[in-house]
Amino acid sequence: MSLEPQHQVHKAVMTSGHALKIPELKILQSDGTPYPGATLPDIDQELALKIYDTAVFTRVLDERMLAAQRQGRISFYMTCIGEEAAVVGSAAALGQDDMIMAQYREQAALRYRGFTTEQFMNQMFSNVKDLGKGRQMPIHYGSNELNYMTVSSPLGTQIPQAAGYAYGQKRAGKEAVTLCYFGEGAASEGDFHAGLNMAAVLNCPAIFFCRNNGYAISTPTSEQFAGDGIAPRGVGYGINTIRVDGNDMLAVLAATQQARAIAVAENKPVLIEAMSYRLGAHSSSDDPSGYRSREEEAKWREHDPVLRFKLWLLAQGWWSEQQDEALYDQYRKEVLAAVKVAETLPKPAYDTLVTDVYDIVPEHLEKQLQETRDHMARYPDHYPADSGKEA
Ligand SMILES: Cc1ncc(C[n+]2csc(CCOP(=O)(O)OP(=O)(O)O)c2C)c(N)n1
Repeated sequence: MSLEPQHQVHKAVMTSGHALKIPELKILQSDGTPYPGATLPDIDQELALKIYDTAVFTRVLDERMLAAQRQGRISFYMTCIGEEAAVVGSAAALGQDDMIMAQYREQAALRYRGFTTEQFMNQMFSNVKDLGKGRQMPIHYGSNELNYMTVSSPLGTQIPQAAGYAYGQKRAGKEAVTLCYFGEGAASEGDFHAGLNMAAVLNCPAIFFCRNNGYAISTPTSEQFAGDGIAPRGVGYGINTIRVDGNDMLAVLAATQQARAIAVAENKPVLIEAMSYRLGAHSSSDDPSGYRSREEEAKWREHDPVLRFKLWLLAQGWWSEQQDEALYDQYRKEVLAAVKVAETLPKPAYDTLVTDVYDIVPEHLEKQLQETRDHMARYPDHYPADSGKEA
């Protein structure tokens, strides 16, 4: 399309009114039936049930661990409630060799990869079996074995890292991608822009997956940006972009399968914006009643992503209400039993505080560790009896 040169400034100004709203891929309606004419993604019964199993586990984990936080058993928690389709649907489109770089609300992707209930608990209770040796806040998971980069609290750091990691995968000739999760709030960080531009210019096989859940803690999207969400920013950087209904498991799966195919075949990044809603509080330290209405929450509850997918499974004849009840029951028992074991295990040894960071522990850290040991010896009552001892 060629445009006539404009000779009047007011005609040359591009206003937001000129921009088309980017459409949203949808496959399942809220009652679980596909929209007429919708093309389903590549999915069979086994995959569908693994996806559902992961979503149910995550619901149960979130419910139980938020309660555990309220009881003072763990210090902090964040739920994924309302966003299970965005997270599980995307993780299910990946291969085990693909790298996942999460923000913090994506425990369902880690579970999909095979993180065990016991491993979740060991991390949250910072016990001796925690893969991170108790050096992170609860929910900051990481697993080398499962290609899941350790979560870090500062927002957006994983975005340029994902571009770089994907660049490395390409250079190594691996047919693998890096999927990077972040919220629409984190997309306000400079790292978002640096990461996307780098991936676009260097042709990195990265999938940037934005969970647009409406809020960055108490800041609604209307106070975060004035444009049409995050998707147009991908177009701005020359990146293939898909906007998808983030409460629609099949649409998210389809979008991410497509994104992965593009990333691997063309060595190009893809941006996905999943439109969803955070049904729970931001974290165990937040109370959403101060910044949003119950009516708004109730409206979104009608679009429950787990229920929508379940209705589709029932209609396929792949699932029953009896199986459903049994699965929730099984996971409630499993999570409670794992809590009881994990909370009784001792804490990691203090010496591990300074290991794994440097090849050789520097003198100043050795000194600080010795001071800690001396303090423990002088004031044993200040430390729990089992602290600092390997099991
Ligand atoms: C650099 C930085 N600034 C601020 C914070 C505090 N903070 C933690 S989470 C959060 C909101 C993030 O919102 P979003 O990216 O939309 O993700 P969501 O929590 O909604 O899933 C903020 C501001 C932080 N962790 N790091």
